Amino acid sequence: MLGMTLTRFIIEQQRQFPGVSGRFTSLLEGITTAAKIIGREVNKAGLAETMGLTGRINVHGEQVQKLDEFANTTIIHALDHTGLLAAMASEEMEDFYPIPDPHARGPYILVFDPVDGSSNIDVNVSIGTIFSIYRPPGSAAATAESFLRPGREQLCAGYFVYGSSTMLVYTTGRGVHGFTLDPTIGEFLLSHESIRIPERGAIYSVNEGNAAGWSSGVRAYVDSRKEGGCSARYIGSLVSDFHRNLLKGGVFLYPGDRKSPEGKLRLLYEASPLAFVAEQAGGAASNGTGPILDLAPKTLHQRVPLAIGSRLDVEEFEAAVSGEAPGGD
Ligand code: P6P
Repeated sequence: MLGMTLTRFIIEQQRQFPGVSGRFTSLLEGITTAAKIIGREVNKAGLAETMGLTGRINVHGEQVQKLDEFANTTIIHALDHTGLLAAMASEEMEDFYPIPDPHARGPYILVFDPVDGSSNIDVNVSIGTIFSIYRPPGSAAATAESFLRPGREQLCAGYFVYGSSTMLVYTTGRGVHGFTLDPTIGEFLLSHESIRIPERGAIYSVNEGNAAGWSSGVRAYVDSRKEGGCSARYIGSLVSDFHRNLLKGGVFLYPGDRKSPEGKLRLLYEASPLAFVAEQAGGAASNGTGPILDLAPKTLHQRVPLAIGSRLDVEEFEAAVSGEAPGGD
């Protein structure tokens, strides 16, 4: 018996929630097609030409992995002809990408991190793709400002995690649902319906190698996790750390520090999409002073301090750092 496919699930959601337009469905299906192709390359990275570096440096001064470039191009080609998107923006592109043919444009915009955690590709650690869809006001062609929207305006957000299996976890504002790819039929099948994150977790995820630069509030909070008997779990791949904490409960932190007061992670295509998923699952996501979803980026690649996961764990983080300047003392 075939399980609940992603396509059937979306159709049934549309019946239940008339507001969800069918055009949306094609967008989500286009993204999953791209993810299947990316996942195939990830799973054979050791054998194919996909491993290693391109020799290019991206806009952030980071080395570009071959898979970063491959995934970025794959997503663009899977969606640029759908007639649904006005433009796209990605971690791998300095500026946004307007759909070239004005007749092939639509009302939505897509932002994505094509391969998050790409430095883990060569050591066989799970990585992911993060995506988010907006419908900016006005029908004119997209501009840079079209992308600088508060995360609350997202229509859909989610991620793929290429791990022991390939999973899609997404929300359209009506709960969080997980689908697992059955590679024998190439279909994403519903495996985690209505995911809820425990309101308190027993896991904390943070790179303690940065501790020397943390504020006293961040240090006190991390110490409180240890004194509380929490387990430290840190994969170094945001999607994987977030996914584990979403299912088991816990908190992921990438706070600012003296060197980088705004932390490392990007607001538009990393923190905001995961914050939408976290809140829809009953969790929370904060920059230390307030919800991530209330923040509108000032630039495409703006960084933001991030605490995300179980609601009570995030609230305690906000209390621990309240009154501190970003990046601490
Ligand atoms: P650090 C991967 O490079 C990434 O962007 C996220 O996936 C991950 O959570 C973070 O950086 C890890 O950063 O500084 O701890 O190696």
